[in-house]
Amino acid sequence: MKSARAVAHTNIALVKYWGKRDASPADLNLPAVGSLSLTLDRLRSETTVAPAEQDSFHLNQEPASGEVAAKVLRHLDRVWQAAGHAGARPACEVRSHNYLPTAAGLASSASGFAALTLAAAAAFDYDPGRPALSALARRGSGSAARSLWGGFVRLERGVLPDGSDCRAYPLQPQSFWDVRLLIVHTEKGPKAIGSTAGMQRSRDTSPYYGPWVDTSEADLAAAEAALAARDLPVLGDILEHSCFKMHACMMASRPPIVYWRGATLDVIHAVWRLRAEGLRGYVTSDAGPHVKVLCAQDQADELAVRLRAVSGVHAVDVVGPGPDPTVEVSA
Ligand code: 2P0
Repeated sequence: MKSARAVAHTNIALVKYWGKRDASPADLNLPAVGSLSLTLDRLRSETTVAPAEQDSFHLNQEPASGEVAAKVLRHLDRVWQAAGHAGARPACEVRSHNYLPTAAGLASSASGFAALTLAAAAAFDYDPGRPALSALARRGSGSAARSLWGGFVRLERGVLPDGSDCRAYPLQPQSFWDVRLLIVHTEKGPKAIGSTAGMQRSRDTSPYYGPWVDTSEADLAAAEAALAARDLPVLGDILEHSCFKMHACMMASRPPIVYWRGATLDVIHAVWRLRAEGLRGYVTSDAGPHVKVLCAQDQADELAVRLRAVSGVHAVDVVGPGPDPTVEVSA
């Protein structure tokens, strides 16, 4: 094997993913719905996979162990098996660094598993093309399948039992539309529940889970058309609808899954008030209390200033569309 380094950027879903396909093997990690995302500039994972005497995983310069390291090493096994090499996987040293805002509560799994998949495949001399690598990254984390491209990306739900058609593809490149995403960091409380377990609870107990799944394809089609037309108000309406529908489904689970805090709602209402004043921002929110706001480039700075003034807001990061991942191999 060789030594390889990959850089992949994180992404935020504009049309959300929540739920796994029924009765699919857990290791395939097949989403019940497709999703549509924006890859972000600056916020990224850089991962190196190199031959070693024994397996190890360092995250942000610190040795990692337990379930965190086990998930990474299991993913190396998947890439090795997909590559079809004979014999046991060689031992690897994996080093990963996340360049994500501190205490942002932004999941590193999207950029992390995308960078790991790309670095491991290159280290194992496996090049099936980015679509197949996207399907492989999905098995590490669903959102990682979308970080195989920059710009705007769609993850297809797929129908095949082996998941080979459940992979992302690029819709529009980084240069297509110079929008901004504000990441509004709010007060954090104890995390309600991890995404994977939360999705299962929603599927098993939420009366809104079925309608959530059934209406997702229509949102994806409408979002894709609004994106192609660079129509911010229409895309904004769809992304807010997808976000609130997902959170309604979460909240109606038993026990309830409530990721929002008081400040989350204060920010949402502030964005709506500012929109009525002509600052056109559109909110979305993931499995945490922070709010992300999609807006035009020329209104981003003023919106950021106004949202920093909302009580309970710690910081506002302003990011644009991000690039494709990169991979370097050394012998
Ligand atoms: C998304 N989320 O579309 C949605 C919105 C959270 C809320 O993708 O179980 O960490 O590893 O496939 O990718 C978070 O889910 O979950 C996520 P797994 P992942 O961005």
